Amino acid sequence: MNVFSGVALLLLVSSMLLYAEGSRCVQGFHSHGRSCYWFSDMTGTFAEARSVCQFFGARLVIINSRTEDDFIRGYARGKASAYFIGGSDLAREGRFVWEGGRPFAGGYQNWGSGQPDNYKGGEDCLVIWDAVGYRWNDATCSHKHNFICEISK
Ligand SMILES: [Ca+2]
Ligand SMILES: [Ca+2]
Repeated sequence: MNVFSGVALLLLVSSMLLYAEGSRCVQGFHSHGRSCYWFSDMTGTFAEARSVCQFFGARLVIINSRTEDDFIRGYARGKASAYFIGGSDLAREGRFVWEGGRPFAGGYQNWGSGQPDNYKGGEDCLVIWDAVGYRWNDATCSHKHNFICEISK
């Protein structure tokens, strides 16, 4: 993280202190349904992304529905090529769970064509990816990507 990212972080944290109850989101966050979303302009590993979201009192986004997914993809399109979201199969290969542990199985899913492929045996962290229309792809956790934080209103 360079000094400009650091300053941006400080400004964001300052604005978090001005967070108002109700439907509005703090500056830089985008409102949809009952959540506010921050699409990072910085990149980090999955672990770094998770830490930054937690620092804001948020978490990496969990996508529960088609409407939420459409909102996320609509906003991301044309911006960064990939964003980490809050899913992984780090605990057990091939068993994807959301942050907090809820399994994908039985819930809303929107994998990109051919995904997840655990490419070269080393892809455990979820991104939305422009190459598959910002649908879901398992990616390498240690690579740096933009990311999306979600906080409940
Ligand atoms: Ca995997
Ligand atoms: Ca993949």
